[in-house]
Amino acid sequence: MKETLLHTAQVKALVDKVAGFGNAEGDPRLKKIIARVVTDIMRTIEEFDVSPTEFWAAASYLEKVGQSHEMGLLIPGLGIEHFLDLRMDQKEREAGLTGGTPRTIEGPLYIEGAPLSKGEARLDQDPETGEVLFMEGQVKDAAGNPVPGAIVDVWHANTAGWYSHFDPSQTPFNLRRRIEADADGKYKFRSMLPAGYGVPPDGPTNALLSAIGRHGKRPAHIHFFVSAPGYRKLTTQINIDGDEYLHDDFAFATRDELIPTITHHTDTAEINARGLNEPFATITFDFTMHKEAADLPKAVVKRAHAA
Ligand code: MBD
Ligand code: FE
Repeated sequence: MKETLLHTAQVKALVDKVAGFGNAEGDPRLKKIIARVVTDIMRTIEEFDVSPTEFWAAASYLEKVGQSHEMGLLIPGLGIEHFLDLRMDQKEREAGLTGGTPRTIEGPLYIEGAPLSKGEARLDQDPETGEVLFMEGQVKDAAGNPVPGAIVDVWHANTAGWYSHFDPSQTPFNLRRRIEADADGKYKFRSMLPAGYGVPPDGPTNALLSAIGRHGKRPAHIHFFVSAPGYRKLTTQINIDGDEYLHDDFAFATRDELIPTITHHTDTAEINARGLNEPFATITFDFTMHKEAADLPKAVVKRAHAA
């Protein structure tokens, strides 16, 4: 085996200084994390004999990811956001918490402050051609009791796969609403069935995915934050069954319990009864929340949002 630089006293001393181990200031945990990350980068350089030219290409790549505001795409694309979910699941399991609606990644396209209404909402404001969707359900606790007044914060893409705010052609907050569940924990909304999402084809995330033979597509999905005082915030999504990418999501967010039955209604009487003149879809989906407890890891994730 070739001699490794990484294990020499010289490089160990270098990493110690890099991480600030020699001084009494700063955050001790951060120092250890920096030392680990820097060592892991050095290890990768050594193991794969990464040339300086290759290394600077990687550095300029990351700079481009930031400049293009694609950190929020690269991280789920690399499976890290799903890994954070798996860790939270594991910690909950270890604390004895099981069952309930599974969490799945938030993704990068949430906007705070969507219009709030009681019991029900219509999400689509902009005229679109596609299939009307009626979705409803109940927010419950682990014992099956309703959680009255729970806030269902819902957001999804339009029939072309674009999200309002990030797509300036849409009315602000189109397809984004907060619905306060009624006294029975029930919510319902009318919207348009979303299309799947694809990362920008000319962006750095897609460049990396293409270079490793992957795509940047997500199956059609609808995002939710469900929250209520005394309960653990639930971050989740449902998938639209039948999508070709249902089990091939570049962001690894699909979970079996999050694929509700979707019913497509073609009966004329039913169509007329809804005041429509085209076939429409319905989904029923209940959310089961867990009570908050002091010994559990925080379910609320603070992260920067576009605004
Ligand atoms: C999305 O709509 C999304 O939900 C994720 C996770 C990544 C990119 C676009
Ligand atoms: Fe999304």
